Amino acid sequence: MLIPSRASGFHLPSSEITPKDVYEGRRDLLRLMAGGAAGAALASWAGRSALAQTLPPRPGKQAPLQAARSAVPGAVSLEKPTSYLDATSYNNFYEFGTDKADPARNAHTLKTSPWTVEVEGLVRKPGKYGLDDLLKLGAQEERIYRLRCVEGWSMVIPWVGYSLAELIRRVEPQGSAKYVEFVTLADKATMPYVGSRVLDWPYTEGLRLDEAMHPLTLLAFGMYGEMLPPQNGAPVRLVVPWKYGFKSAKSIVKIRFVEKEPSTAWNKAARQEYGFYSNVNPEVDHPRWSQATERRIGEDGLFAKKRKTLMFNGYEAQVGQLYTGMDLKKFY
Ligand SMILES: Nc1nc2c(c(=O)[nH]1)N[C@H]1C(S)=C(S)[C@@H](COP(=O)(O)O)O[C@H]1N2
Ligand SMILES: [Mo]
Repeated sequence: MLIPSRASGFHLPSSEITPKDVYEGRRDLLRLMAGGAAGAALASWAGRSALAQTLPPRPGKQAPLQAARSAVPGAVSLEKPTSYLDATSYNNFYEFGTDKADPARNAHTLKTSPWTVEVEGLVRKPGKYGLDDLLKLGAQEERIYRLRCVEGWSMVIPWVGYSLAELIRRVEPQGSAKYVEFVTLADKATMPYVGSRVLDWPYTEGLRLDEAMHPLTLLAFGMYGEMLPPQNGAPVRLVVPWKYGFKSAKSIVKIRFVEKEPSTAWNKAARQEYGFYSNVNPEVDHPRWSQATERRIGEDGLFAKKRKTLMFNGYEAQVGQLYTGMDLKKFY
């Protein structure tokens, strides 16, 4: 049921708003107006819906799916998924700009076909996979994961893909392989910010081999039942739901098995702020802000209501044992 809100004239579903929200929302609104920021907040909100009018067409069906829903423990969150519009218009993909709206505006230039992913380093069966062959290496299924960004916001997204472990088993890592490095596309011709000094390109990431082998670590090809749109890392990306979002590398071109902990784009940019592990941990603050709470995208704006951040982003039961005995303040 829709009820009119007398204060604003907006229509809000009654199921999603409580008197307390209304009260707190109005108080926030008054505070913002007193500070002169309401105009700016409303303008950026309007900007987002205006952006929706200009977005390229959605990419279309991701097929075939082996399972509509995953049987991997913890892989299907019961939380309400973030809207498709929010998940595809509020992104971090620095190759296309540093503003959250830049990837949706700019990433249509990304050329995802042909696409090759090279598997190299300490494996018995290295090789180059075209996207179609890569798609067939594992049983694709839907997983609903929370993804939390180190900046303090989160989303709930239905991804499509298979466990990276399926690929890893096929290429047979050698005994000396202890880490996996992910290298992503850095193409100046199609990615306007590659070459800028914000990061050292290509964007790279890494996982310990056992983290990479954990069944929750997803090699994703789609979201919301469709192929990944460019701004979310088409045609293939990683999703590591218990780590800060930046570990989930987009538009991967190389998967390399190595002996030593690889350095990553964010470690190189600011070692004090972004460690190799980057597990979501409400008890370890970022040097410049707390990590104890988060804002769920779609629940933001003037009715902002923060959530408590959960240890390992809520995946502690599944992944906690990977870190027993480790000092998580030292290995942040
Ligand atoms: N290649 C590449 N991958 C990337 C990034 C990036 O800038 N470049 N940003 C990371 C960050 S900081 C986050 S929070 C997530 C955002 O994923 P989403 O836009 O699909 O929500 O992508 C990660 N993967
Ligand atoms: Mo992020």
